[in-house]
Amino acid sequence: MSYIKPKFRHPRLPTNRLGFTVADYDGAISTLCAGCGHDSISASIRNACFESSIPPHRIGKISGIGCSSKMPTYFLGKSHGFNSVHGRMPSVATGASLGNRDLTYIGVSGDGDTASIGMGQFVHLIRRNVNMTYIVANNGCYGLTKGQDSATADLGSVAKGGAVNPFDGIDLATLALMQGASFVGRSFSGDKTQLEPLIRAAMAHKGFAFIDVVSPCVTFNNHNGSTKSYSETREHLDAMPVDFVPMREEIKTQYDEGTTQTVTLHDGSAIHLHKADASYKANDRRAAMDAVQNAREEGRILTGLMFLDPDSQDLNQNLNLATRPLNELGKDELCPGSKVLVSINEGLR
Ligand SMILES: Cc1ncc(C[n+]2csc(CCOP(=O)(O)OP(=O)(O)O)c2C)c(N)n1
Ligand code: SF4
Repeated sequence: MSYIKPKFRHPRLPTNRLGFTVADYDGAISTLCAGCGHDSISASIRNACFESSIPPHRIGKISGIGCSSKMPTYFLGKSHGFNSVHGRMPSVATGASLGNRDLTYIGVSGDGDTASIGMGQFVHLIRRNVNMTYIVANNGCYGLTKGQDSATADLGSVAKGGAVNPFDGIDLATLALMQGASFVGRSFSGDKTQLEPLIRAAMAHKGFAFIDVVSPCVTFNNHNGSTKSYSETREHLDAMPVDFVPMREEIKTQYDEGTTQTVTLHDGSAIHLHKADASYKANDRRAAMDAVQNAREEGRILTGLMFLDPDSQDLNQNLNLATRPLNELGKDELCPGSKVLVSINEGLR
């Protein structure tokens, strides 16, 4: 059976801080089309979790429906997973995060799953600042249902059958910025040197971290005239290199001083943005919106970390909820007794 991954590994595979090899973060063999950008994103997520030494069993992977939402099967085979309903991943993620705040949550969605059927749920996930990393594998089409234009397809982009898209596309990074997301980034599936540190930073961030990843669909949207093909994306990419440095590790970089900006996260980890324009401040929401908009108007695809609020308060903090997961609380803590219930009821009269 060709879909079963061989278990044999090189005996000297490097290990991370926990003693795991990268193979411990693998999932099943992908059934996506060969060359699909989504597989590169899966590899970047796997590598990011390995590099950040997150125990696989402390990760929750959640998705909606689509080729993109199948991705969690292909990474982190030893983690918790929930492949939900089309566009409904946010409510499952919110519930999971409220029930167990100790897991690292990675949501994977598509541009169809997020920008159309799931739009209503998506904006509320941002508004509530649920502590998770939300990755959209953005190919500008509905890959799973044979390539119809999605709501992120750019104005004038030509579909495989020749139809020209007459509508302006929804820019999910701009939307996330406007809606108050506490971490917003954009990347390209083919740029793992940028995507991996961005995912590591997103997982270290406390609050909702959104990453829009251009991820070409080789079967339905990789032809001349498509604005989300590999060649178009590579040609218009304006990439800001990113380094993620975990707490207490020294940065080793070959970038000149003055072209680097550092953002420190709540746990002491740092993100280094290279090539950053001196006037650009990663904690300035308006500047981030301007930068994304300017790039759009000039036909560039700006990638990197657009915005981060290092002081963000996530949903659990904001609601002052129990600091331990529900499954660790005893009966007495979960049910304080009828006297307490009576006093609560009295207080509501
Ligand atoms: C309620 C519901 N409506 C419609 C569908 C059909 N459907 C399945 S996947 C999909 C869109 C997938 O597009 P996207 O999220 O961009 O993912 P991709 O396949 O491109 O990675 C649609 C419309 C469905 N499964 N459920
Ligand atoms: S149809 Fe497109 S999005 Fe789906 S697996 Fe194939 S290349 Fe990827």
